[in-house]
Amino acid sequence: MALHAESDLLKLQRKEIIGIFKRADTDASGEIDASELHNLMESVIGRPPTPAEVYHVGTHIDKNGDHKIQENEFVDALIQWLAEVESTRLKRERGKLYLKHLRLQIYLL
Ligand SMILES: [Ca+2]
Ligand SMILES: [Ca+2]
Repeated sequence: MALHAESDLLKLQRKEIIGIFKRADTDASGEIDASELHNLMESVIGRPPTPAEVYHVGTHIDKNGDHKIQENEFVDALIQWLAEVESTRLKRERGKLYLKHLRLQIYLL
C-alpha cells in the first residue's frame, strides 16, 4: 500500500527521530559512526551494548553499506520499527477482542 500523504503522527515521529539523530551525532558529521551508535544504544538500553549488538543494529540500519548511518537511513529504520511495534500492538488488541467475542459466544450458548 502506497502512502499518499504522511499523517501528522508520522510527521511528528520523523521530526522527533531527526532530533534523536542530531543528538546522537555528537561530532555533527551528519552521520552516526560505530562509537556514536554505541553511545546511543547505551542511553536507550541503559547499559553498554556488546560489540555484537552494535554490529547487528548498525548493519540493519546501514542500507548503503558504508558502515555509517546517514539521516535518511536512521529515519527509515526507526519509522519502520515504530510501524512494526504499532502493528504488533494492534494485532494483540485484535486478538484480545476476538477472545472477548468468543467468550461472549460461549456465554450465550
Ligand atoms: Ca558523527
Ligand atoms: Ca550508511
